[in-house]
Amino acid sequence: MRIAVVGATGMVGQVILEVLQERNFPLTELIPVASERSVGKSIVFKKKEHPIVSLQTALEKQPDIALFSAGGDTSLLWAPRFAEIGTRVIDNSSAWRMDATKKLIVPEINASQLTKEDFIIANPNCSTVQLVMVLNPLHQRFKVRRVIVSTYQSITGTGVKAVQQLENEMQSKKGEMAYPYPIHQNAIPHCDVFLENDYTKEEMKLTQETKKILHDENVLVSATAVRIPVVGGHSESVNVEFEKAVSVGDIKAVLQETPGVQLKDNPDVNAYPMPVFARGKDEVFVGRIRADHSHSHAINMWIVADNLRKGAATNAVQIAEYLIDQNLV
Ligand code: 2RA
Repeated sequence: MRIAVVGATGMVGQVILEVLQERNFPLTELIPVASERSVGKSIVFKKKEHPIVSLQTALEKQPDIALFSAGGDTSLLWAPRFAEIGTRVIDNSSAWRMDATKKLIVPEINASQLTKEDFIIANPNCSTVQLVMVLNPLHQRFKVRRVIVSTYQSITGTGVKAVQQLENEMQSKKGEMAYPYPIHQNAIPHCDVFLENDYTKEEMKLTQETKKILHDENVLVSATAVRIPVVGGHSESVNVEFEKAVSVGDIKAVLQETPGVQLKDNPDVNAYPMPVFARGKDEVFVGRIRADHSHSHAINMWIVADNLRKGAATNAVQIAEYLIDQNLV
């Protein structure tokens, strides 16, 4: 299996390489791809040096699968070119997610939708992945009506520049700004760009992608996405209103049985999910589950996951594993 990793030197690209190595992914050839300025350098994978190549060179190598994490513009231009030669593209950008002809996949939820006809497969936004991993089993069982979610997003979601900005600010050093304001000791309610409706693109991704993945346009989602100075993962405060009243016990029983979701919920011993514990793990952690005293059909919960792993790299690699397991590549 020839695997291209497009954006191999970026934050998600590097985690994709880690995850491929950790999961002993069945690849015969690794093709690391990055921008022209990195071509000629190399990355180490399984203790071996692998030269970084350009997109054109990678195309000529005809990979079986290409894991893209190189931004929407690159995906829009190059994903069709790889698809044309028969490569299965799994794209981490937002370029194809809401395209009606493309599938938006979280393997534990809807991988069964995939067929041999799918050559460009969209990986959801990181904050969407952890939300739907919890919502889906509850929606299947108790029918979700409305979701109000506030996110507390890691600066790693923005990339290296943001991590550097925080480091500089903590050392009172000047440097390039990834955000319009200081991120150290701050919370910025502005992830991605503002839209006509005064939501941000990040917030509308949560709404639109959740509906598509749950395959239910009637699920109402309203989000507020906030950037905070942490690196371990995204946290989300979620209020879910169901068709009818649902007990906390029933919610916990369903989530206990959900692959990829881990309950961490015992206030008596201060057990609840936090980014410092989620970092480097693939599970979606849920806690602080409690009845909403202001609404008989609603439940509050707190969801945390490593946005670079299950939120991006691991989810993409799991899709690639599924394609191989199901002989779709
Ligand atoms: C963010 N979810 O956190 C977006 C893109 N990774 O900025």
